[in-house]
Amino acid sequence: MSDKSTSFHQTIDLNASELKEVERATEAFEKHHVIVLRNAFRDSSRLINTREKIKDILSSYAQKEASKRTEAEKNSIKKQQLSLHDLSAHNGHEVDLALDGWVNGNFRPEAVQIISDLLSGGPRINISRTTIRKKEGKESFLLPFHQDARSPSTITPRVLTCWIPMCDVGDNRPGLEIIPVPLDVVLEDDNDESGYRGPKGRIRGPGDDWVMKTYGESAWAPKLQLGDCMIFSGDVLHRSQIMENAEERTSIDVRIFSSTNVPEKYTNDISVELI
Ligand SMILES: O=C(O)CCC(=O)C(=O)O
Repeated sequence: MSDKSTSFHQTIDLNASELKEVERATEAFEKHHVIVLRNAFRDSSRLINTREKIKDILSSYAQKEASKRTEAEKNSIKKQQLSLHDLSAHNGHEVDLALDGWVNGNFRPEAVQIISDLLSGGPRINISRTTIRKKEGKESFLLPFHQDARSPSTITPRVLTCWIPMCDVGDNRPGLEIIPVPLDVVLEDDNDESGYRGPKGRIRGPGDDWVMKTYGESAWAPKLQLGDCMIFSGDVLHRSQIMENAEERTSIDVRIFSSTNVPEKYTNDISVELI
């Protein structure tokens, strides 16, 4: 089921360099709460700089003397992922570096316009909650199905996740599997002990078996190329694609909100204007 491309999926599979497809973006998004946006960047080769920066940032934590690492840093090394919010960092310098000019400032104007329309204007990237990730193959830390919204306050006002791979994904590198079905609510977490435990010991997500039983028919893990991205709202179920013989994958997930309708939780976070 994971890489089929039915007509249902084609409606949300859009190309930022095709005006006709750009015009369809809002309608497609409002129906499914997710779009795949191909060619979202003006110069996709610049994302390769981001890839190298992500690897540098993550390995710099691993190089730090073990006794001086905080619990959050140890977690970050284990999972090969970092968000400044998880680390309670006070400045966005490092993730900012990974974004600046290579990701932000590199979006096609059409992509910025689509995102702006979906948020009714004023798009800003929340740097604190933007996460960089490296998956090193089969043994990687894979996220089960979950919603990025952990409370109704990040469903309304709307927060978008823009998931950007720094390499082609789908053939031998795990992409993202999504359920393009608007839910508009935050689902209960699964009580099964086998689920992923978040930093506070909570199991995040309703359980993969339940999700596949309920929504498996719609599940889709699109193949993406460098320069493509996926944009979805906080209520959308998604997980790391499960893959045999996976190769290393690097990606960044950017959280975008509207400066005219800021979620309460975001008021003290570091953010930059989306350009
Ligand atoms: O990159 C992944 O595999 C998972 C990313 C994710 O779940 C997210 O962006 O919320």
